[in-house]
Amino acid sequence: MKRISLTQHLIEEQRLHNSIPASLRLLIEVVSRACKTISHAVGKGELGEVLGSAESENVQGEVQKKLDIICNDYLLQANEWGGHLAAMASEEMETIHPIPNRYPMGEYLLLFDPLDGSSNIDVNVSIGTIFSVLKAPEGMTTPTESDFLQAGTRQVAAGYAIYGPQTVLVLTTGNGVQAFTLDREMGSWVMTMQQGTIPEETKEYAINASNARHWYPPVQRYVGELLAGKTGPRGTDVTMRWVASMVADVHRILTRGGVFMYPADAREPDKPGKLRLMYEANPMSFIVEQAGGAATDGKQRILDIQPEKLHQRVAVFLGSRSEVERVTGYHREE
Ligand code: AHM
Ligand code: MG
Repeated sequence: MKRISLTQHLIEEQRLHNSIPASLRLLIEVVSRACKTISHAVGKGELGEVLGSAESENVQGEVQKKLDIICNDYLLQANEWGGHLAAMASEEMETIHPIPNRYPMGEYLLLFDPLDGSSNIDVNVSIGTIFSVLKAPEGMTTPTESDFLQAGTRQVAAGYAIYGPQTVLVLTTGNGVQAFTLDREMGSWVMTMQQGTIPEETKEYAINASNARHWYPPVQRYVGELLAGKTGPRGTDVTMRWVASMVADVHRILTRGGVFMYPADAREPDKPGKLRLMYEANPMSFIVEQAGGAATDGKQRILDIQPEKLHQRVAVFLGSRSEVERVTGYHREE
């Protein structure tokens, strides 16, 4: 097998599409290196004394795990000194993290969920890192939160690393989706998928069904029809998967199709779902669209949403195009 490294891919993409200037390449390489470090820490588990709760809460009021904080620090430290960034924002930090004055300021903004799927850390189930890259607005001198509030269509790169039986980095810079598997012996990322394509049709769906009684009617209807199987309106039997790590659920969908849903529900009408627009929904939607799938909040394309807050939440329906269109259509009929 001809091995194409992440670096070779990034350089060739720049030659082909002029889409990855040197500073963006550096950024992606630095993030991917931090993901190797995270993969190593995750893999050590109890032996590295990294499991369990940190006994602190993040800005969303969620209890942080030790690894949430460790991975956040890895990403901050790795990305501070290279001169490619102006500021960072993380699901685990209340406010943005400008690049310290002692380092040159670059033109990009980096957002990340350092360790997604926190509830799976201690039980040895796949988890991941999700990231999104924006350009700092023209003329920005001192970065502020409002500089980050750009629609998902403005992302110049997005990706995730999944820490599962294999560690895999999935990346888009706007020209399709590529995946790189970590060769643990060599310590290098090797391309293992040149173009991810989500099948348009699927018989697999993903949703936390324990919330069913709180769902709004369009989701009740959509899932109800799926559950009715062969004798129902869809005329076919389907199957359900829910890992409770968005990276793992999205990775499955990228590999063999499916639809992933984390809807808003009636429990807290003012809270549009659980997932965060800037750290989870936008980067994943960019990847899914680049792989031929679709992503909406039930009403509109996620990438078109103009963010109002850094930690904004959003309902998410993503994956195989025909299913996302159907469930979105049910919302529009309301
Ligand atoms: P986290 O970023 O705190 O880990 O939360 C996000 C995760 C997603 O990865 C996953 O899809 C979802 O939360 C699972 O939620 P639930 O526990 O309600 O099933
Ligand atoms: Mg998280």
